[in-house]
Amino acid sequence: MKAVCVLKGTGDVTGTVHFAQEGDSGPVKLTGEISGLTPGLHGFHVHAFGDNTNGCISAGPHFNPHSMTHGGPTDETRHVGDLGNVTAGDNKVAKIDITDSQLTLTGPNSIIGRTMVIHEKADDLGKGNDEESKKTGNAGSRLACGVIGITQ
Ligand SMILES: [Cu+2]
Ligand SMILES: [Zn+2]
Repeated sequence: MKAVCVLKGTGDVTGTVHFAQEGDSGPVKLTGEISGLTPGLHGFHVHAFGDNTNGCISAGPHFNPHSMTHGGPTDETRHVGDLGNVTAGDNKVAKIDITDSQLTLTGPNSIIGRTMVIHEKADDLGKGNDEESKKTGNAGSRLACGVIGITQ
C-alpha cells in the first residue's frame, strides 16, 4: 500500500512526501523532501481532516484517534499524527526519512484522506511545561500542507 502528499502553502514552502506500508499493520516508511524552510527544526504532523477549504487551518488538530496527549514519535503517549520534527539545512531543504510504527495506511489509524502539515517552529514533543505543549508541541503556524492520497 502506497500514498503520496504534495505540500503547498501561502509562501515559498513546498514538498512531496511518499508513504509505503509494509503488510497489514505497518510500519510506514516516509520519504521525500520539503524546501523553502528556514534552517533548523520544524514540527511535522498528520492533522485530522483532509480539508483545505480555508488553507492549512481547516485540517484541524493533530490526528488523535485514541484521545492521547501530544508527544514525540518514540513516545508511547502521543497522537498517532505526531511525527516530531524534520530538520532543514542551510540549503532550506529538509530530507524526510522516517519509519513510524503508529500511523498506518489501512484500518483505524489510517492517515489516508487526512492532512500532512509542516510548521514554522520546532515541536517541543510535549515537554514544554505548558498546556499548549500537550496539544500542539508549540510548533507555531502552518507553513504548508497537503491531503494524503492513495497512489500506485
Ligand atoms: Cu501540526
Ligand atoms: Zn500531536
